[in-house]
Amino acid sequence: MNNAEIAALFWEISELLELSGDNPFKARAYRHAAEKIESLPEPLSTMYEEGRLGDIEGIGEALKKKLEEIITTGRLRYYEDLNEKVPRVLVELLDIPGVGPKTARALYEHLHIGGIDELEAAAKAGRVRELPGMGVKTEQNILRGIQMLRGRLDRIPLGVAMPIAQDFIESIRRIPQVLEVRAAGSLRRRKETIGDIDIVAASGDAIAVMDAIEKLPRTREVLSRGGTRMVVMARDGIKVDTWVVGPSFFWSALHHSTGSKAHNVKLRGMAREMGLKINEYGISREDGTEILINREEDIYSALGLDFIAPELREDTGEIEAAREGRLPRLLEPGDIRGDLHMHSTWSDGVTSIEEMAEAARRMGYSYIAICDHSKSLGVARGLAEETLRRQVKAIRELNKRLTGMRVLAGVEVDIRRDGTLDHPDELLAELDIVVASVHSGFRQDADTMTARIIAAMRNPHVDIIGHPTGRLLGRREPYAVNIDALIEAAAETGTVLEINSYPDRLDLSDIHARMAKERGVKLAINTDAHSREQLGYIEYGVSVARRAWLSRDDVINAWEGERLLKFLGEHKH
Ligand code: DGT
Ligand code: CA
Ligand code: CA
Ligand code: ZN
Repeated sequence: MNNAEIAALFWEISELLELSGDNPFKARAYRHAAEKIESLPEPLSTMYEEGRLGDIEGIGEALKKKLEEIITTGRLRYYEDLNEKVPRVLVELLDIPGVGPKTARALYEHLHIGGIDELEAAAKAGRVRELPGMGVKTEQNILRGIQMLRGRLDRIPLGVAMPIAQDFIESIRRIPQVLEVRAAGSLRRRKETIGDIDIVAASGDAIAVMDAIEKLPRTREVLSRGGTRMVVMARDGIKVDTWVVGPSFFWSALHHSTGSKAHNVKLRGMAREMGLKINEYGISREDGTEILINREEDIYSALGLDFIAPELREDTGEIEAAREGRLPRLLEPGDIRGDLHMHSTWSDGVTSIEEMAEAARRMGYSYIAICDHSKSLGVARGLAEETLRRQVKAIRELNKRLTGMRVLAGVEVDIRRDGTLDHPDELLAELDIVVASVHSGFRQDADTMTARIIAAMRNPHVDIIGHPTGRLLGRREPYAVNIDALIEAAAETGTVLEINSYPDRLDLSDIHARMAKERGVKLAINTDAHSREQLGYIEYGVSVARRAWLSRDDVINAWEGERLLKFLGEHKH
């Protein structure tokens, strides 16, 4: 076995250990060792012969023995026993995107399924949502994961593709012959859905790199392989399109394969008019001399343009703006100061308010707003009026104990079918912030739905409209609503529109958020987190904002706490 094969074997062992519920440190030790082995510049067999196996960081005595057994006998008893012990179907379930070892075990133990088809049937019959710790969302995610695995989804939500892509890119980075590697294509542009994952790597030895990619545990099969380009089907059912180019072509290749196609076509046209030729290998003048490209910025400056961030490269005015020096200073992830829509254990969240505050502080935030559901939303354990009053008190008490973090008392109040709100005005008046959202009656016609949301905007206590169009990517269309009229009413009433960062939502979309900005409407990028981990979803909301050309000034939770509070006190016209 060569290094890549041994690494793959260790990956498999770490997975089997996780699935068998064994000591998690053991699984981690194997994973860590696998990563080390993937990045070794010389064959393990040589190191063994020279007695240097012990030199590898992270390989202790036990693992060293295992390596010796593999190298001398070509097999590993420990692996064979483990493999026998863990049911095949568990391993199979892990292939479903979004299903980790814990979920796989729970599904197997409770549903007694023999394979993915049976799981699909169980999920369709609504049997997954009834299992402990799962719900309708988990069930739907599993169904979508199965569709993706079976190649039945042609586009994959960014939030699903991103972690898979990152794992792939990290694996490629560990290949010793790789000098540089980056995401390209729609993933780098952070489009809301992804057709395939594009990756560009720089190396002087494309053959070695492609051989290593073929052996990666994340690779299911090779679909095509040429001199500089290789397409593989990942284990999760998503295509990964990798370009391996010489280091001097890296930036040109990255730029080319970042796209979008429309952006590239326009640049190429511009270049031609300037007597330049631009392609994936670089930029050349009419006399054939090359312009030196050391960074992506060099490509734009050769064309007399300001640098254009990947998120803007859609040919929707960014090239003209770059030429005239009027591109916005785009919002950066580090600009976010707080998160204004999250849930807690008081309704359907799994993290307490205090733990949310602590997690937010670790992210560098200075404020958060707790916006649990209101009473009509029974499925999400919405709060009755009295409970909400108690929660407000608890938050005021908590704030006395916190330093450098302010928790705003808020609510995600239901907008009822007739446009009235699910809590009385005098209660809303006691809160620091009010998010109002639609969670029912999705089938109303456009006029009714539009009037319903606008009625909520006209309530002077409503600060933000949550997930304004109600879409669920790949699952539910936006409700019929006149988005122009909503934006108009938001501008007129001083209501903020949310960019909900939940990977299934991304609502408002980039296009609508850009329309809102152009009409002077402010936006709030919120996660709608139901657990502390989900606070990390903010990155997807920031991507939407960047694609919408937003700057710090357009986003109220990119403001200092004082400015935000002042705004909340006086923004409703
Ligand atoms: P996707 O995969 O559908 O989400 O969207 P993209 O933008 O990732 O498209 P993809 O994967 O077909 O191609 C990646 C990039 O490669 C694309 O954004 C620009 C570049 N590219 C591909 N085909 C062409 C082409 O025919 N002409 C030009 N100029 N660029 C191309
Ligand atoms: Ca792509
Ligand atoms: Ca592609
Ligand atoms: Zn909601």
